Amino acid sequence: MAFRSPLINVMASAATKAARGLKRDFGEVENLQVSKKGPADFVSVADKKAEEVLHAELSRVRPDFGFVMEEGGIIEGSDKSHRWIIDPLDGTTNFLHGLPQFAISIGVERDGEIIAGLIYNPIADEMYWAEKGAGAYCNDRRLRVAARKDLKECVIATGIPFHGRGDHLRFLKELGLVMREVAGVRRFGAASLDLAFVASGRFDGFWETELQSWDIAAGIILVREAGGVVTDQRGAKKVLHAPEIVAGNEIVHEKLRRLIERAGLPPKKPAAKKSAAKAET
Ligand code: 2AM
Ligand code: CA
Ligand code: CA
Ligand code: CA
Repeated sequence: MAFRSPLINVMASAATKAARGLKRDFGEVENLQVSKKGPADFVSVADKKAEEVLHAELSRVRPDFGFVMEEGGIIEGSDKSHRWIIDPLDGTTNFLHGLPQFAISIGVERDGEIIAGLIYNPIADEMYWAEKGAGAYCNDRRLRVAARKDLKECVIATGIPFHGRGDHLRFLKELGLVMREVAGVRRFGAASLDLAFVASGRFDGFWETELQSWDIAAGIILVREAGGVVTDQRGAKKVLHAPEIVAGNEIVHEKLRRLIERAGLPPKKPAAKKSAAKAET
């Protein structure tokens, strides 16, 4: 049995509780009220219900911590050092289409650094978790990034910029540069799980532009604790608010970063809603 700290146990039990609602609602999509936050940016009652459960559970056990939540925005805590960074449903489009690739993602930030993360896919019943210095796990299995070095053997994940956002031509250039060199490219549509799959060695690498802190907070520490590297496109480690994120083992990460660098600089990221999130990791 892998040792789970009290902090990880708190996150695991909150995610398990919130996941009950998601599992119930998955497949009942026609009954969910769906609205749009922007072009191709859907939010359902399921996102909001899951976030309410996470907020209630986490604030009950750690009443002082602050929150950064995709749907609810920022809530200051009396403890100015710690806050939860939460995506209650990462992969909403998949969820609404009956595609079982979505997750709850919870990160813990302490003084600007991510110190723990948990990503739970309730359909596969895969709970990924990591704590600084303690390693990364899926359920009770220790994770290690893939060891492949030759890009020709690598499967690389990415995300496509959303309708109405991002520079699609630049993305296609990046995609072309990567596709010429690797065994395959995948686009599954839930960034937290893309990072979890890099941590577990299913994917050899991942890159995406314009993600928000709640998409990647937990995934960053998972990949790092599994022995991988996560930076922005220029190689900087402060990546939580970067326009572009690149992940992989040390060698694949650098090869992938250099490849996409040739497509030029990523567009500036649009400011997140109520984003007072100034801390970095
Ligand atoms: P979400 O499902 O929580 O919104 C897929 O590339 C990633 O981008 C997912 O993590 C997804 O998170 C996010 N995403 C999908 N559509 C989006 C949109 N229109 N605006 C911002 N983020 C989006
Ligand atoms: Ca969303
Ligand atoms: Ca998300
Ligand atoms: Ca979400």
